[in-house]
Amino acid sequence: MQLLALQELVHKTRDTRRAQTLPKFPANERDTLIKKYHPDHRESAYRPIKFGPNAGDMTVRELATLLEGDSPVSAELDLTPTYSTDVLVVGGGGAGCAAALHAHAHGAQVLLATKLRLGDSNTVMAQGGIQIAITKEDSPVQHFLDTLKGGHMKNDHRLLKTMVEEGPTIAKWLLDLGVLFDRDPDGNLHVKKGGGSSKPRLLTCSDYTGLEIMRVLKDEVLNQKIQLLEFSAAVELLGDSDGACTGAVLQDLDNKRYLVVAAKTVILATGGIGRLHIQGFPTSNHYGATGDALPMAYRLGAKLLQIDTFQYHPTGAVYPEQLVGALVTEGIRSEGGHLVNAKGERFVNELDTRDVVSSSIIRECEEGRGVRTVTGRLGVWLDTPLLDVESGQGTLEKHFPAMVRQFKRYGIDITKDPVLIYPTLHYQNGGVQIDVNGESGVRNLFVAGEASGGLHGRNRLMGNSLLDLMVFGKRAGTTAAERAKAMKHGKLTLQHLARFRAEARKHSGALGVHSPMLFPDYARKEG
Ligand code: MEZ
Repeated sequence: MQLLALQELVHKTRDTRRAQTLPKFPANERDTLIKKYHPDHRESAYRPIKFGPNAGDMTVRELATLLEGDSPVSAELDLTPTYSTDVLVVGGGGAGCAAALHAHAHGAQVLLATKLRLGDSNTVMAQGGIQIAITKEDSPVQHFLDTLKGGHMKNDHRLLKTMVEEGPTIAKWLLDLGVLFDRDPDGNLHVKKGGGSSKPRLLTCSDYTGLEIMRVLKDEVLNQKIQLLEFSAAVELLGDSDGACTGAVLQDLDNKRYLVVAAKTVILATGGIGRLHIQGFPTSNHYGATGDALPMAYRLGAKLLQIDTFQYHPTGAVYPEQLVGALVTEGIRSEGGHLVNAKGERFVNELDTRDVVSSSIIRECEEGRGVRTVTGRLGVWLDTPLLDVESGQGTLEKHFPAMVRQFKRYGIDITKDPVLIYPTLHYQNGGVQIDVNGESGVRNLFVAGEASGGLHGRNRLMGNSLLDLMVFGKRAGTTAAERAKAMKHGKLTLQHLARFRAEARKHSGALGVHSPMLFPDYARKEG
């Protein structure tokens, strides 16, 4: 059938579908579905890591290569510091800014270094909200239970308890700083329900929640006059002879020169790995999301957790070609948007957990019920006009202005026609193992946000990422600042590189590969 005829079917079947209620998957069927269709279970995409703290653990091939890759820095580098600071924060997204602000508020001298510009991060791309249990009908305990269930019971309980309990304090902090969360007509904070949650607890700013939070955090970093280095990417960590972290080597991207930073404590907040395009997936992630913290922390001896599990957000755009992989927020499904196959049928409860919804979409496509775009991609429909039908004309425009505009640029009116979607690589569920204060297994090396692991188990719930950034950014910043008060700078060495390189030679590591990767491999190479 032609694409237009298939699209017409979505309009024709709308009333029948509106009368249906689809149950969520029962637990046993859910596991079978995920094992069969979720990309985490494609064995050929994985291999064991050859050496280092996670030797023998399975991860995707793209990441294994980077973890075994060599540092771009020579062991002979002159380590005379270019900068000296109490706390070095690496990363200018939500976690990095939160960490820097709290470290500064605790009296530390802070240097914030970021690969691109302040704010360039996945945080600004988080559309649908931040989960915080603030209503009378809800509680941190309920938030804990929902998240644990969504994560297949594999979440680190201590990290999770810390996150849900600190949520309300974070909401107050953000409101005090000036974040304009949506409100009901009576002025109370408006909350929405996300996939896998038993209660509405998403605080939103239309469909640009992360952008609004980042607007305020960026302003605050500048207002507080925190020392900032933009276009300065961390490429290696420094350690002393006891294995504690003592600073980092940055690369000034303008002139390629190395900058040596002596820091009493270092906080890595470089985000996730979407731009590695694992298994060839398109991604919703920003251009710099190449997982820089992972190989650097790994070489210095930090253990990683759950690096065999990734989140494929169910609704990434597959049409038009310019938007392939871009996020179409879960908020649209939260407000009633249906997923519809080529036969005009719903096939999954749209608010089941993301791994279930993504697996169901992949199943529809693999079993011949997907819709092929003019460029040959497969997807299913997201019935966006349904929101205006259900809640009145203008609903989409009012609640999802950024999404409406994003498609309008390419001549698509999502208030009139459904959009084609397919899972997009969205989030790294695991990362560097941390304690409740964000400290890794390497002393004085902290990790906050998506680069860390354990909190979300094997599947993150919508809106828990923004809360993660704020809670663990704060805890890492506060602890790193307090620690720095009571210590002197450590010795700056690259001794760990000699050990790592010897191991790599023994195990024929990823010869000729340098990590971190910094930019996707299709980046324009200059100079
Ligand atoms: O937390 C997220 O991943 C999120 C809010 C995404 C979205 O669909 O908007």
